[in-house]
Amino acid sequence: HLSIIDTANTIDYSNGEIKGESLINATKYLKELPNIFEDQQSFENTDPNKIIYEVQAFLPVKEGLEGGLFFGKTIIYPGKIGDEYFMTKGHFHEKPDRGEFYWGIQGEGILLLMDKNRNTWAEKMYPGSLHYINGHIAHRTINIGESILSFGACWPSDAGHNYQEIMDNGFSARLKEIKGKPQLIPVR
Ligand code: PAN
Ligand code: ZN
Repeated sequence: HLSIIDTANTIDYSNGEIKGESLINATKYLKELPNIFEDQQSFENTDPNKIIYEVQAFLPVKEGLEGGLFFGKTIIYPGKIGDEYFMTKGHFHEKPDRGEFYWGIQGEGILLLMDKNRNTWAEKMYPGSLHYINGHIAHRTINIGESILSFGACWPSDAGHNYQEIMDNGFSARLKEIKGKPQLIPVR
């Protein structure tokens, strides 16, 4: 007879946590993010082993396979380096025509987006917010709240990550806390 089986993976909608098989976990410490924050003095005065964000991903197929999908969850801890909030490195996809979905699960954030011509804009993230990131668009997430920001992501398994462009040139705007409020400031 035909059997009905349980899935190997589950998701907890309250915090986005994924359980089961084919999972990877990555912890990003401040010391691994040397080119992200502008305020070098605050960077050096903060514990290098401070955890800034954590990524969990369900990779059911091999990285690079065309036609597959990856499913992830990121949490960014609350905090600031100088007047900039904790944020992800940010990247373009290596295959620039590969898009991605993000959705807010917990907390309050900003999704910073930048096209190839370095035009930058931003979207608010909150529980229930849904974001379509076109291919060709660099993306970085920022926790502007006082609690954990967690969000889900789904992207093609052959998208790849190009971190170099952002490492070298950053985004064309920085999100800073000015008089207690997040504000986008153009770079130079
Ligand atoms: C996400 C990101 C994750 C961490 O899964 O990889 O939020 O951000 P960084 O990769 O910029 O450190 C995604 O956009 N995947 O494509
Ligand atoms: Zn991405």
